[in-house]
Amino acid sequence: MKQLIAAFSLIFLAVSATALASPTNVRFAHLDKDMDGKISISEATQDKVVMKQFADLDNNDDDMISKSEFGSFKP
Ligand SMILES: [Ca+2]
Ligand SMILES: [Ca+2]
Repeated sequence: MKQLIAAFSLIFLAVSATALASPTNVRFAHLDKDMDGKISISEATQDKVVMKQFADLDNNDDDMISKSEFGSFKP
């Protein structure tokens, strides 16, 4: 039984690590050149797909895409 729990913990850890390195997070980190946790319009111009969705993603209209706003990005 203990081994089973250990196996499940390992799977859980692996899944969490995968979630952190999701394509969306990687894309965000890649675009956020100055690493302020937000994507500005000039940073977004590096990625056509992000640029197209910029207005939709920017929910609070501050001309920046925060990490949580980027969560609704559709690749
Ligand atoms: Ca930035
Ligand atoms: Ca915003």
